[in-house]
Amino acid sequence: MTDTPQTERSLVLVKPDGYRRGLTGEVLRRIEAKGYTLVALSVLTPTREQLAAHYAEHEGKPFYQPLLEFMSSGPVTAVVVEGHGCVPGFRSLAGATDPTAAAAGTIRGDLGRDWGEKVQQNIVHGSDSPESAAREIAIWFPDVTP
Ligand code: DAT
Ligand code: MG
Repeated sequence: MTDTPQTERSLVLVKPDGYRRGLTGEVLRRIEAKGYTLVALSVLTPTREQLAAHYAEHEGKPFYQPLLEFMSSGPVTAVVVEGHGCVPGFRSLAGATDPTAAAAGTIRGDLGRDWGEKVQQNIVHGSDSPESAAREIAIWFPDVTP
């Protein structure tokens, strides 16, 4: 049996492809329909510094520069989400990293395809652990409690 999920926070980004395609509301709708709460929300075009901090774990990988290029190409919506088990829960809602492989019913599976030669343009980011969430919330929302 798995442990009872705890109330926790996750950092979600609706990436520039999602913003450009008018899918921000659809992503937020799915988060709210799941029962999670929106704690903070901001529309902004990320700086290189924010993106370098956010994606530090990927520095040096072949898709790193294209990823920063793509992520700074326009506005994103940054969201702090709260709820029991929302870190793995939002990852389930988002689906697999590659939108072509992502299961139907997920954000990436339903709404994403294969845009972007060198980087997966997959509509959303979601923290992969509570520790990552705390680190990422501090980057995007310095005034919000992680
Ligand atoms: P996720 O966003 O599912 O947590 P990740 O943290 O491994 O995936 O990678 C961050 C982003 O970088 C991902 O959303 C899209 C891009 N990316 C990852 N692996 C890639 C690859 N092999 N080719 C192209 N883009 C990739
Ligand atoms: Mg990740």
